[in-house]
Amino acid sequence: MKDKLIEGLIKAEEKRQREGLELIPSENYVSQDVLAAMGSVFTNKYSEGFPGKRYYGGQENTDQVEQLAIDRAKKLFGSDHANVQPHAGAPANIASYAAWADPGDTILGMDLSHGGHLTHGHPVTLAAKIWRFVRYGMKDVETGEIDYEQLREVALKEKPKIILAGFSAYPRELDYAKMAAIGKEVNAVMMADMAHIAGLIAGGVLANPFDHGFHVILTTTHKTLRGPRGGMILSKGKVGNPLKAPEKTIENLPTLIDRTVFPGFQGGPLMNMIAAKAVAFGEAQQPEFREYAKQIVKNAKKLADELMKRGFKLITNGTDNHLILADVHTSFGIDGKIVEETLDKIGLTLNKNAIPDDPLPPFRPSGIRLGTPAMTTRGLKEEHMGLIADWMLQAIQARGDDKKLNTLNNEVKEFCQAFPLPT
Ligand code: DSN
Repeated sequence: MKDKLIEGLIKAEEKRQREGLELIPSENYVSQDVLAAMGSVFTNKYSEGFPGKRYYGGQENTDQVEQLAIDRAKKLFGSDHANVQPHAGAPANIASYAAWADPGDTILGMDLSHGGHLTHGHPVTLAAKIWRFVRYGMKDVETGEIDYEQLREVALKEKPKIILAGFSAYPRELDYAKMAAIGKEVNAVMMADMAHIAGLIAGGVLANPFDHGFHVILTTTHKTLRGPRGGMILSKGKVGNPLKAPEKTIENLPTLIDRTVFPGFQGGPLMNMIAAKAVAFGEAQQPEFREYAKQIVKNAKKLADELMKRGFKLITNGTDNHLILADVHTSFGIDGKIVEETLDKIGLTLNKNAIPDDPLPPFRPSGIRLGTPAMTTRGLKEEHMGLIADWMLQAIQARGDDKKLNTLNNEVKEFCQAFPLPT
């Protein structure tokens, strides 16, 4: 590389990733093939439109690559349609809402402090200025059970156009069929934001909302799905010509979504990222990926047990998926920011996180959030989870003691040598 400054930073980041353990549940390590597609000459091409229906010439290769990504995504998730163009998760959310809900319409989503996400209508977002968001939450934070009765009451009262399932900090499974039955009563479109668990659904470990009456799945492609950073919208219905406005019916959602992504919302698709999505979806179709998805959950359950044994209070007392939310304020009398910073010093990366109805402020919340997708890619198994829990506890106990933290960091580095990044 001619730009030595950037080259140096890339090398430093490679070293950081290699020498530490990534515990942020929304991160992962992609394969060299995914990286190669991202860094390919497809980045040079403008391809507004859709395969076979573009606004520029020279599309003989982009059309094939996008069609492959679409076909593989449909097969992975059992959808009738896939739009693989959203640049990221937030644009996928906005485009999905806008395809069905008019400005001012109501959307029912999960309470943000109970595990929902900023893009589900946090007051600081543009989405909250366009649509009116109402909420459901957990009935019992000890078990994580959703309050489906409250969800139904709010739905009957507020008549939302969309009911949104999904989360970024919720460790349990949802009852999609129960939610879809409520949606049917109020004629709402059912959308599942599966960004965190898409890889677990593709790998057959968690339920697929399409099997339980949902109309749309929106997701990112870079978390458990282990693809490039990006978004995607999958839907059930009739696939029409995106160049012609269809009647606004649930059946026509695939075409309504296509037209909202382009020309409604985004410009040129990122064809290098779409090529990389196609590669990742191809990888996710392999039997090894099913094993990978299973191992993520096995590791998370084991890590949850090991943490609880060491006195960590976990929200919902465990996990059914890839992520764990721990209340370190109750467990150790410190906030999540202190734990995040302390663990950074020993090479374990995770993030501070609010817990349900958190008494502490967002920048110093009571919790930490961690997960197993990235470490499972490196080959860690259940037998390694006790060690990680040990390091976490020891670091928390030794916070402020840089000498001890340095010793722990050396142990983490040495351990990591046995688990290389994907080649
Ligand atoms: N930033 C992602 C996460 O960590 O959950 C979602 O926005």
